[in-house]
Amino acid sequence: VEAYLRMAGQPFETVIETNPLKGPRGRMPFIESGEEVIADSRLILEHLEGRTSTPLDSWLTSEQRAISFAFQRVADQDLIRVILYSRWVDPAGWEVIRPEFAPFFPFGLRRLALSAIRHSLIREARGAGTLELTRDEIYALGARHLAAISDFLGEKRFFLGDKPSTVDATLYGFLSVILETPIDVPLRKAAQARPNLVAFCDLVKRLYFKDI
Ligand SMILES: N[C@@H](CCC(=O)N[C@@H](CS)C(=O)NCC(=O)O)C(=O)O
Repeated sequence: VEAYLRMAGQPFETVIETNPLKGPRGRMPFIESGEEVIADSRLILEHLEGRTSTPLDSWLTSEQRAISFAFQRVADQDLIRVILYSRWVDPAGWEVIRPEFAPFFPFGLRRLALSAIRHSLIREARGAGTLELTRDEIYALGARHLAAISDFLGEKRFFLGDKPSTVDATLYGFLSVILETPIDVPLRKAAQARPNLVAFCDLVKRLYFKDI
């Protein structure tokens, strides 16, 4: 969402809210836009695209819009499963994630809160079928995602050409989380082995996130 706002040049203020239950769907992120409170990244991007006279996707053909939608949904529904597994389920990720998230919770509640989140994500992973696969199979699936994204990007600057569009904001969100979470897992190694994905994230950071 923040990558979108920066790429689209829409003014915004970031508020750090550590309790997802304050949002209308009980999940992060959510935005306040005028009188409205909107949750869910896809709905937020659609809302922001709809309210501006210069949408980021205005230059796309209907074929490009279809591709953009498909890539974003695949990442949002399937690649996310591998990312969540790598961070919260795989002990190699969990060891790093646990101390990073601890400061978000009051001291006495930390252990309980973090293990409750982990267990709810393990339950989700079971429900989504992720845990029917072995660890190797889960990471092989993640590598397939990254190969498809990397092959589609090829030598272009952005996913659909020379200019950014919403698919760049969405995929930057996923790719930067994979590349920049310092965990020693095969998903991150697979991303690091794709120079164009690394270059894409560097470009987005250089163009839109210079201040942080
Ligand atoms: N599809 C949603 C996913 C949102 C989501 O899962 N957010 C997580 C944090 S990244 C959350 O707030 N989880 C809190 C919970 O499930 O209690 C979106 O893209 O906005």
